Amino acid sequence: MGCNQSSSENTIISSNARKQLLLGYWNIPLRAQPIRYILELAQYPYSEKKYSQKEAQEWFGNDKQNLGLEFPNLPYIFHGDYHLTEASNIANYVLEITCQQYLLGCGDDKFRIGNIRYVCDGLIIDVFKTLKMTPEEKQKLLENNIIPDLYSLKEALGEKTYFFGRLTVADIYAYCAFVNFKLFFPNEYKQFASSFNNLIINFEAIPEIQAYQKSDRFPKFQL
Ligand SMILES: N[C@@H](CCC(=O)N[C@@H](CS)C(=O)NCC(=O)O)C(=O)O
Repeated sequence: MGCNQSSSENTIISSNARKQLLLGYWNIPLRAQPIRYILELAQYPYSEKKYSQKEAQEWFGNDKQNLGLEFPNLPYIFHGDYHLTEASNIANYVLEITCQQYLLGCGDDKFRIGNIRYVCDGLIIDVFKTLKMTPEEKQKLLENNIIPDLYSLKEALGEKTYFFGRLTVADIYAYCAFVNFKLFFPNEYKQFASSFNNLIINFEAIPEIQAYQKSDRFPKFQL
């Protein structure tokens, strides 16, 4: 299942293997949520700095300048002395340290999995952006971007449980995009339910995910 990797590629990762992993992000299930699921699937020990949007100054007025991040942003991780930003980059890093690179797929599949992953990553952000838009802007983004992408995903998923017949990183991102869309656009979600519900139900049935979603580590949107 795994792809070949050079040993030098793993030098930083193995030297940090036993160090404490800290993930910093807002206390909502948005851009860091796929990273959280990757860690939870592997039962990898990590701690979190969850910033409250009500007290955003803690990030913007303090940690953003003072943590020593090269490219200060949320999410970030610290792993021992090693630190990173950029959500997709962090997700790839945690896939490696948790030995779950197989979720990225191999060969041609790897890039088809990547296609779905990155479309869904964009959707996670677009759906959230609509919350701060005027009704006209919201409708435009919905009609021109979000709904067409969801139709393409519906066609790709069809009746399958997961996009590639087994869990991959594409499904983790798709799950995050689908549940957020369902939460904020319940009526519009109905046209996709017959296809997306399968993936949602199966992902939530994974024992590690079930336990996580019942725990107080699991962040929710405050509606
Ligand atoms: N390119 C960055 C964008 C990160 C980003 O936009 N983070 C948002 C939350 S999703 C944020 O609030 N960043 C804090 C900041 O701008 O200081 C990534 O992919 O991680």
